Amino acid sequence: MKTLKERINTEWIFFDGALGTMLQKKGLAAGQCPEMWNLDHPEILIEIHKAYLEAGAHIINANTFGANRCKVENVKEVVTAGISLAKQAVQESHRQDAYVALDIGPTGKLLAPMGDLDFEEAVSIFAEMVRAGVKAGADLVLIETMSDSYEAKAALLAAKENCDLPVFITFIFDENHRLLSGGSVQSVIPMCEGLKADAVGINCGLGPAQMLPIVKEIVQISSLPVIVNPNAGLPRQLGNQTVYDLSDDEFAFWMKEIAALGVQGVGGCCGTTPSTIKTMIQTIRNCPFQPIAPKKMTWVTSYSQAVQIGPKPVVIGERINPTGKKRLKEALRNQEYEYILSQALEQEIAGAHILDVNVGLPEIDEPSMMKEMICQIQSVTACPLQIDTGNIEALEQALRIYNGRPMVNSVNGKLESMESVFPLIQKYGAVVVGLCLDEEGIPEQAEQRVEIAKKIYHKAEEYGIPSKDIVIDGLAMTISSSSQAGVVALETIDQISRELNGYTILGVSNISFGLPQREIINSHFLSMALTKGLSCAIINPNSEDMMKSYRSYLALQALDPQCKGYIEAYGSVPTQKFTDSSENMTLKQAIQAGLKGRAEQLTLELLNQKDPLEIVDAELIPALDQVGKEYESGILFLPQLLMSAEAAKLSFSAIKEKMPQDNKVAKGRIVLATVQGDIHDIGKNIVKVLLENYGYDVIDLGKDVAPEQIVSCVKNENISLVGLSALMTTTVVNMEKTIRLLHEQAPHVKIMVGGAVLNPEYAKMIHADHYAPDAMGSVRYADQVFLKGQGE
Ligand code: B1M
Repeated sequence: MKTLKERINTEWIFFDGALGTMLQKKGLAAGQCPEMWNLDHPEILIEIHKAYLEAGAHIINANTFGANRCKVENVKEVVTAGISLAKQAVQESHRQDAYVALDIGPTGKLLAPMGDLDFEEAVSIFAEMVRAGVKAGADLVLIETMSDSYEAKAALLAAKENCDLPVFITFIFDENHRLLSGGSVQSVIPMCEGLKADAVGINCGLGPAQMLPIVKEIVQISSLPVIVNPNAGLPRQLGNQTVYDLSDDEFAFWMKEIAALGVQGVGGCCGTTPSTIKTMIQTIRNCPFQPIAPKKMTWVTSYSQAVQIGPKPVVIGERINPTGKKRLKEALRNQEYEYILSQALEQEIAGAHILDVNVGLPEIDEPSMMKEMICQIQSVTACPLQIDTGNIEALEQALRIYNGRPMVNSVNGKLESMESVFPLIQKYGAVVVGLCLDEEGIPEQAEQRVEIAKKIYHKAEEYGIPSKDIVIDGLAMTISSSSQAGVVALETIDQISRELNGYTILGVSNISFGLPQREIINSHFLSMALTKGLSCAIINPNSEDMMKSYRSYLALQALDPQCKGYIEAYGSVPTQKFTDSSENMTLKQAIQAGLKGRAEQLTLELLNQKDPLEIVDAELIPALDQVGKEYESGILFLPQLLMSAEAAKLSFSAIKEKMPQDNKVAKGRIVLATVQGDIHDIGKNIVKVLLENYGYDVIDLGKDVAPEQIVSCVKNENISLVGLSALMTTTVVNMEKTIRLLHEQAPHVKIMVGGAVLNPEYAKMIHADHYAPDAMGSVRYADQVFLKGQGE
C-alpha cells in the first residue's frame, strides 16, 4: 500500500472541514477552550470526526490546534486524548484509507524581535506537542493557519526533529497575497521546501474564490504537493453568530476551479461542515488529477522578500565583511551594532538584493556574534542574507535562527568541507556557494575549476541537494599578482553557465587587489563577467561605478523593460532615505529605519538644540506617520512597524527625561487609557508625560482597557477628568461604549478624547466633552476643567 507521502502526489487527498464551527454548533461557548472538549465531551468529537469520514475525507484533524503550553496546562493529556478520539472514529468507520493528523496551530504569541517569544522556546513548545502526538499514534503532522514565517519555521523544525511522519504546512494569506508578518508565496514556499515539509498550502482567512489567485501563485512556485483548505466564503455577523456566505454547491464549484489549477489536497476551514466536504468530494473525485511537477527555481528569501537566482543577475552587498575594513573590525570588537546595521541599510538602499554577513575576526566568538548579527540585521531590513563563514558552529546557529531561506558562503571541493557543510544545507535548506578549490588548492585552468564544480554538484546530490541550489564561485584572484586571473575566472563562469547550465558567483572586487583606483578595474570586470553569464555579483553596491555597470548591463541585455530601473536611478537626482551616509541620518530617518540606538543617540543630540515637544512634533510623529502610510500601502510589514515603534519609544524616553517638571501640588487627578482592543499607546504615553509635567496627577490604566475597568476606577478614585485614546477605526466603537458607560454611571466626569483616527466632529458624535488634537491640547483642556472649572 502506498504511503501518505506517495499518495498525496498520485491521487486526490481530501481533508476534513471546520472543527471549531462544529463544536460551536454543539454548544462550545465563546471564550471556552475547544481542546478541553477532548476530555469533557469525547463523544461529540467522535461524532464530528465520523461525520467527516462519512463525507469521504481522508485526513481527519484531531482537536489539537491550540493544545500548546501557551494555551493549555496539560499538553500531553489533551493531545493524547485528541489523537485517540480521531483514531477511534477512523476505526469505528472502518476506513483503511484515512489518516489522523496532529493539528498544530500558532502559539498566539509573537516571536522576538516582533514579540517576546524566543525562537528556541517556540521550537520547544511545538516539539512538546509533536512528541505527544507521535506517542498517541498520529499519522501525520498538519501545521496550519500560520501567519508568520518565523513561527512556521519553528513548528517545521520541531516536527522534523521529533518525528518521521509526513509534515504538511498551510498558511493564512490575506487578499494582498501576504502573511500578517509580510511573507509572500515566493518567500514562504521555498523556505518550507528547504525545511523538508512534505506538502504546503493555504487555509483559513479567505473563501475559495478569493484564494484562487493565491493558489495559482503557489502552484507555479511549489515543487511540493499543494493543499487548499478555504473558509466557506467570507464571514458575516448575524446577531451574535458568524455565518459564511457560500452554500455547499457554491463552495464545491469554486473548489473544482481550484482543483483544476493542479493542487493535490483539498478540504475546508471555518464555516465548512461535513455536508460542505461531501459535496466538494463528490464534485472533485472524478476530475483529472495532476501531480505537482518539480520546479527549476532557486530562491533566497527573508521573512518577506524573495530573490530569484537566474532570471537576472543578483547584487550581493559585500560591506559587512571585516576583511580590510578597519571601522567594521572596530564595530565588531566593540559590539557597535548600530554601525553594522547602518551598513546593512545603506547597501539595501543602494540596490543590493542580498547582503553578505561575515563577522569572522580571530578575537571574536564567531558563533554567538553571527547569531546576534543575523537577528539584528533581520530586525531592520527585509533583504535576504548570505551567511558567510567557515566556522561550522556559526553556520549552524545562523541557519537555525535565520527567518527565511538564506544563501550560504561557502562549501568547497575538499571532502572535509562538503561533509561538514552539506548536512546542514540538507537539514535547513539554503542556496550554497561552491568554491572551485579542493585539497590540491586553486587550479590555474578553468577546465580544472569546472571539474571541481562537477565534484561539488555530485557530492551535493548524495545529500539530496539539487544542483539548482548550488552557485559556483569561479574565484576572482588578483590580476596584480597573476595576469591570467581575470581570464581564468571569466572562462570558468562561461563554462559553468553554458556547459553545465549552472549558476555562478564572483567576489568581484578581489580582482583589483593591490591596484590603484580599483573601481575602474572592478566595474569593467563586472560588465565582462555579466556578459559571460554571471548569476550573482558580490560587490560594493555603494559604489556608483559598480552600480552603473550593473544597471547598464540590465538595460542593454533587455533585462530592464523600458529601462525603468535605469531611469529611476539616473533620470533625476535620486531621492535617498539617508542624505549621503548614515552618519548624516536624521532622527526621523532613524525611527523609520527602526534603528533604536541611533534614534536614542540622535534624540539626545537634538535635545541640546530643540524644545522636547518640537522634537516630538517635527521628528517622532512624522516618522511614525510615514511608517504607517508605508505599512498601509504594503511597502512595509508588521515587523518593520514594530521596530519603528520601538525606536520611537526609546526616543521618547530620552525626551521625557528632559521635559521641565512642575513640582507644585497636583492641579488635579486624571485617568488615562487606550481603549479596549487597541494596543497603540505611544500617543497616550506622550499625553501622560505632558500632563504630569504640567502638574497633573495621572492614573494610567494602560492600553486595551475594558470600559468597565475605566468606569470602576473613575468611581473608586472620584475622578473628574478622563482621557481616552484610540488609533483604529475598529476600536473607536469601544471608545463610544466607554463614554456611554461613563455617562450612565459617572455623569459628573468630563471626557476628553484623542488619537489619530479621531476628529472634532466624530468626538462630538460619540458624546465626548472634548477632542484634543495633540498632547498640548490635553493640557489646555485639563487647565480649563481644573483651573477654570469650565469643561465644554
Ligand atoms: Co498600528 N495601526 N497596528 N501599530 N500603527 C495604525 C494606527 C494604522 C493607522 C496604520 C495604517 O495602516 N496606516 C492602522 C489602523 C488602521 C485602522 O484604523 N483600522 C494600524 C494597524 C492596522 C495595526 C495592526 C492591526 C497591525 C496588525 O497587527 N496587522 C496592529 C493593531 C493591534 C491592536 O491595536 N489591536 C498594530 C500594531 C502596531 C504596533 C504594535 C506595531 C505599533 C504600536 C506600538 C505602540 O503604540 N506601543 C503601531 C504603530 C506605531 C502604528 C502607527 C504607525 C503609529 C501610531 C503612533 O504611535 N503614532 C499608526 C499609523 C499612524 O497613526 N500614522 C498605526 C505617533 C503618536 C504620537 O501619535 O497616537 O496619534 P498618536 O498621538 C498623538 C495625537 O493623536 C494625540 O496626542 C499624541 C501626541 O501628539 N493623542 C491624544 C493621542 N491620544 C490622545 C489622547 C488624548 C489627547 C490627545 O486625550 C486623552
